[in-house]
Amino acid sequence: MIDLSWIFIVSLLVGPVESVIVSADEGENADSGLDIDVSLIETYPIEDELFVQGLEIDDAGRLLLSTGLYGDSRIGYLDVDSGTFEEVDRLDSDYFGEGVTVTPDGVMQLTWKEETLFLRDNESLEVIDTVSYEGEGWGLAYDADADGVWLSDGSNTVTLRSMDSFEVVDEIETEFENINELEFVDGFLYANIWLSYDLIKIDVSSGEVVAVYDLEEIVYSADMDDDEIAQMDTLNGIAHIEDDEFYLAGKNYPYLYRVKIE
Ligand SMILES: [Ca+2]
Repeated sequence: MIDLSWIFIVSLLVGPVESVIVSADEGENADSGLDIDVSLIETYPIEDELFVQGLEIDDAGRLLLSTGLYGDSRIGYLDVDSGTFEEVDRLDSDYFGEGVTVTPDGVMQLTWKEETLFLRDNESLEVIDTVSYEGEGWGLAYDADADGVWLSDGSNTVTLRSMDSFEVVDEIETEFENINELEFVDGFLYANIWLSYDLIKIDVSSGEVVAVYDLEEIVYSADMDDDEIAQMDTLNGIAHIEDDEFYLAGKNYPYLYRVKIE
């Protein structure tokens, strides 16, 4: 006879399994009790190979995009309909570009290990100032409520930086390592998790991760051949469009995704 008593003991120790992880098309957020869901609206082919590190829609409605890699770090705009990238500027080859965000002071562009932030004119993207900071730079998102900028550095913690000094004025520690590209919308910070298809949603007021979305099914629902799949690096890049709609991108992904996150 099979002894099932260990299962009973384990279930006593662990308790009922409660998870906030949901699939792309079903699930319930155990924390909030709200149904959460990601649905694909449209895919847009990207003609250029873009190692996406930052994605945000600016005040003029343009899709601002920054790329990484030494010698290939660029900033410009992605034309969603044509799938082409309008490069406006390129970093010197000893800088590895990272996240971008639009602020009232200008567009901020991070670098990975160079401890340098480029502040750019919101219209021309011309560099108007540089700011030094300590540590790595991964993702950036302007928080209008706090009038500060959230920064990720690949750890499990995001820090809020003051607009004046870029010093740390607040931080949120999560259970998720490798926090990458960011997007701030209505009191919530959305964050890609490097080397995964997870997107987390952080309630900035409580510091809690209130949802985790698994986007793998969305990514592979696009019509891709083996060569295109082989060129893909990690999912990275989220930009709020309006209401509950967002663009999602990835490093060297052949498509941009328009999704609804509820
Ligand atoms: Ca973003």
